[in-house]
Amino acid sequence: MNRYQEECITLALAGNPNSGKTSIFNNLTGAKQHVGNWPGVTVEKKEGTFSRDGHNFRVVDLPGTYSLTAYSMDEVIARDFIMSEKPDVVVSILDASNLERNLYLAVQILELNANIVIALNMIDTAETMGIKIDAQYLSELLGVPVVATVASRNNGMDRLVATVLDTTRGVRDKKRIQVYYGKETEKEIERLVGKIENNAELKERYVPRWLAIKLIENDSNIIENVRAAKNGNDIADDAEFARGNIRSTLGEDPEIVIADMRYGFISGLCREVVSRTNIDRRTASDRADAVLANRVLGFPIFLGLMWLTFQLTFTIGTPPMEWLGALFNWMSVILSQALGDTLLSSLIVDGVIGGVGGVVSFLPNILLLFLGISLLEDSGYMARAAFIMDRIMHRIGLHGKSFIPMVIGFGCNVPAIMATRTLDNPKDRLITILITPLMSCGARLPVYILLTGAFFSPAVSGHIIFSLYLIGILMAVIMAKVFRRFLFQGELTPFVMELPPYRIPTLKSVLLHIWERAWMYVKKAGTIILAISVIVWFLMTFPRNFDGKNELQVKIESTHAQIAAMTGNSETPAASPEFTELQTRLEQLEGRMARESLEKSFAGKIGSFIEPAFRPIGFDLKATISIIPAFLAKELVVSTLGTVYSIGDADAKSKTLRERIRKDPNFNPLTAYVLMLFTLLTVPCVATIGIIKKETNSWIWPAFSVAYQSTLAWTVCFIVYQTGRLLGIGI
Ligand code: BGO
Repeated sequence: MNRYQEECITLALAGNPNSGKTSIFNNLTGAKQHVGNWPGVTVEKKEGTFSRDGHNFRVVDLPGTYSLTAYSMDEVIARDFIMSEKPDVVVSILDASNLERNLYLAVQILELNANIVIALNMIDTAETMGIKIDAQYLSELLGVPVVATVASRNNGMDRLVATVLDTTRGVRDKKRIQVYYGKETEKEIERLVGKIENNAELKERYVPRWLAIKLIENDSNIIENVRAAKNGNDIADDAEFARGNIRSTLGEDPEIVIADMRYGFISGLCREVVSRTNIDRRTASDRADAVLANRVLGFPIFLGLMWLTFQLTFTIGTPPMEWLGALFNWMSVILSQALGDTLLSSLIVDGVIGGVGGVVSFLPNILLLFLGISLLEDSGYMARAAFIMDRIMHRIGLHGKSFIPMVIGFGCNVPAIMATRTLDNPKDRLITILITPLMSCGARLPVYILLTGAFFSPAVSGHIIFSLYLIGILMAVIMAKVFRRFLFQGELTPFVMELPPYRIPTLKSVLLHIWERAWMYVKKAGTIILAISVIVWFLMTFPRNFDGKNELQVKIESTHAQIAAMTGNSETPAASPEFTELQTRLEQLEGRMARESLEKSFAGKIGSFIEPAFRPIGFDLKATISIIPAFLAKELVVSTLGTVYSIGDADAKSKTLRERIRKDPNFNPLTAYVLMLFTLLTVPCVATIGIIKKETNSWIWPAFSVAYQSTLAWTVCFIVYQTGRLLGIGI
């Protein structure tokens, strides 16, 4: 390298053939050009120089290519030059009349982490074709400068050079966009990046993320170089393993998955910045999007699909849920008969089966819910949902992209909060993290199904459950607006929403998602729910009264004896008024007995202490006790209700929990709805609190979540309960 080369700014021109590269090269360098060959090959290399404002520039014209793969010599030359010679600036020339195809190369140059300025050339041709491009917005979305040019008329060259100079002088002030390749692929990329970063030689030579993507794309040239590096074989083998994982999960070659996601990203980008007066070539995906991502139809279609998902979860899931419930009841009856009226029997029947069995019965519903969510995600529809919601989300100071974690939150809030990582802006991300726990996750579903089943007819139960999901979204929207206004003020950073092509989800990926969730649910039931159920049983059973039989017990026993005598006596029919009266009396006595023993227990004492705070929202002692463990896991509301209603109810084993709750005079449709609402809005479960701490790296935000959600839950429930009472509902 001579002195001139050291002091001058090296500028590489990259672009598709016929994008106007030669024209720009000629405009900049004039006669100062020389033509040679690229080292070792017979591909022509053009170089030129020029000076502007006291700066010397060296311009290298890279071969015209459509991509940066290893398939052609031209592409390898172009990428090797950018990677190893590290030009000060790469000018990526795009033919504006064919933006979508031209961006494919530009996005790959971006991934090489080069300093890049985009020359949006041929805007004259684009305009005559009825294509308008918002260059400013394109620049904001990509996070790189964009200069509009008409190279054939030498227009825009001064601005181009000035922008190149600014880029060499200044730091990058905008956050670079990064293409998101989908959950499965990103997982593999992240793993490979970790390995590459531990390899000094490769880390020095390549941008780790770019290298990981190339390895997953099976780039022969890169694989050869990696294998030649010290300890590179391990990484190349690992990449092969990653490719296998992606292929078997998504049923597609990884290079196709990557190309599809890249095109999806570009397609979303073009939808944002290009407006056309004449639409010509349209793919099947485009045609589907004309309806599904339509500005007017999109939203009702989205609501309809969500409604269908929850409706199917409820209607198809109910019969198997009832079979499982009946199975646990049968087990309770058999075990109580075998073990008699002992403490062990109470522990197993009331504590374990009442608690864990109650939760496990809802497994069919949970599986259906995850089937629905997984189909929406894997088919590519979720990206459209985010797109449709973009305008609405902008009104609350968020992007449509924040909507994806929110929808994932319908399944489980923990992965949903992890999914906020795709949001670059820390403020947008924090707001999304804070509102995601308001999305009604799968763990709340058993509570809804139990209580709607007890108090609402099957015809309206689906609507009641759907209303809770909508209230979750509504509260999230309101809170996002509040947080944006009072806590995280600031401008929205624009970014692209990918629109990957629609796919038919593979059976394997859908089954894998469902299996993962089912296993987690059963594991949760067998560990945390089991442990807490036993603790709850203990707190409800002790301290025991060992002072011998009290008056109430004596009365119950004598009523039992009278009923037994009557059933033995064939002259008194079972349906006689005396018989019915005795039975009612027995039920009342047992109800009193259950209430008294619950009040005397540890749980009763804790519940009685906090009950006054919940009375204004309609909760009695049983409801109050049932919501205390909800912060550990929301299903615990069901298991605790199972234990509360099982203990002390002699007849409990032959009745379902639904029937027992329905008969409780303190419960009515209004209190049931308020209890569901409270379960929806109250503090996030411990797993969610843990992930908020991990993702925000602070205890402030989990503490804040707990504080604001408990206040919100109480306030909303108070309004609903008191309004309901005023309207005479449930009185
Ligand atoms: C011919 N606008 C318009 N309208 N045309 C442009 C622009 C622009 O902004 N920029 C370039 N062109 P190259 P690569 C031609 O040569 O620079 C034209 O491959 C012709 N040639 O003038 O060569 C440019 O280096 C006869 O057009 O691109 C050129 O990237 C009739 O786009 C072509 C009409 O530019 C390709 C045009 C004999």
